[in-house]
Amino acid sequence: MKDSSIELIYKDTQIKVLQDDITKQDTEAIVNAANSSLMGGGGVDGAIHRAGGPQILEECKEIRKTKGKCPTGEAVITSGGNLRAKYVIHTVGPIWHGGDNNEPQLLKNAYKNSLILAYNNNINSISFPSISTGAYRYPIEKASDIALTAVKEILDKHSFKEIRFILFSKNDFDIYKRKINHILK
Ligand code: AR6
Repeated sequence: MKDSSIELIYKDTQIKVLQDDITKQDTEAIVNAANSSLMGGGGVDGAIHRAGGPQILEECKEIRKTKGKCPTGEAVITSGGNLRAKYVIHTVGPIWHGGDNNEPQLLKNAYKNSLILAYNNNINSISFPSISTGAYRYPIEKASDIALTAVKEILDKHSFKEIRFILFSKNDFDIYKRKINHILK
């Protein structure tokens, strides 16, 4: 195994933690850390739209027409356009305002609702970025606990073939590496 990857099995689900680029993942779905407008942005959102091509934005526009904006903590699904992943699940994490504005629950909802949407679409493998910890400034130590706990709570009810946590930086990867065996045990 490379220094930048960890693998384990929780219940019946293969879990991988990788330091990598989410747009390169070959899971059936990748998750986008979007904003409520669903109209694209910077960070991982920008990278996914660039790599996936205009099809994804066209589908987001259709969702906007029928369902309006995507509230924080909720998730919607589009195709993956030119990506290796067949689907993109767009979720909206909370902006960090110090932690007393329901941020933990909203971040948990973003992970859980993404997995529930995947499950309801018969998607068996899914990659997550570190939602809210870039432009939205959620502290990575706190956010990683929530990400891993939210996924554990869903996996205690349903199993998937594979779930990946894709961290862009070595620092974020090392934090997940330190925590994963404690939370998903
Ligand atoms: N692969 C994996 N992770 C990435 C990639 C990538 N290609 N690019 C960035 N990251 P952010 P947020 C990491 O800011 O905090 C957007 O403008 C990044 O290093 O993308 O939820 C949206 O439109 C960080 O660790 O998302 C929203 O307006 C993590 O992804 C807003 O930013 C999340 O950083 C959402 O902010």
